[in-house]
Amino acid sequence: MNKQLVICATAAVALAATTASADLMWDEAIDGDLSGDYLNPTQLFTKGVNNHVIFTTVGAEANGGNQDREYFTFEVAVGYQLSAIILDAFETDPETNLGFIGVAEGSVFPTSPENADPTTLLGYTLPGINNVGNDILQDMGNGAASQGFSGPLGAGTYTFWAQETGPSTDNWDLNFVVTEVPAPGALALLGLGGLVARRRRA
Ligand SMILES: [Ca+2]
Ligand SMILES: [Ca+2]
Ligand SMILES: [Ca+2]
Repeated sequence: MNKQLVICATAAVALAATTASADLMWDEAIDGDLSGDYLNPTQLFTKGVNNHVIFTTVGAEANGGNQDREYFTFEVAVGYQLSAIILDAFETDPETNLGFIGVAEGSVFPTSPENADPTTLLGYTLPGINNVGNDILQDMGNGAASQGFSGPLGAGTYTFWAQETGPSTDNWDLNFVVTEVPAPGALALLGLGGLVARRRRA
């Protein structure tokens, strides 16, 4: 058997074994509560293609009048795009209850939660248990009165706001899927290939 193949297979097994933690940007059970301050969101860093954020939002009535909101921000590097946000888990009671998640450009959120102006948001949506396992990125792009978007979000810094306004407690697991922008990368490879071919001929 090809030695290189054996090394590749071994590496793949090792990679799969560490995936659970390697693709975790934040877990409130480990890392603490995400910021509730829209002007000072928790800074997160992408890990690779899959980037999980696991948290619990609590409505004011379920938390002694103290609503637990989350604000977090991360950068999508040049050459990459946020291509999906998979709602891997959403637990709430009653099961018909919906959460809220919004997104805006920049490293702080542009509008206060008490008097939110939807026109400052790129988008938002109200996910529920029916959305579990699905991509909610485009739902956000369709948020009424928001700036709106369609397709992936390109390189830049984004801030997210998640909350529960009803008397519920919601457990979220969101996977922010970051992929390479396909076309320019493929073109660069073609260009490099052409360069090598020319050098070989010279
Ligand atoms: Ca929380
Ligand atoms: Ca919080
Ligand atoms: Ca709700």
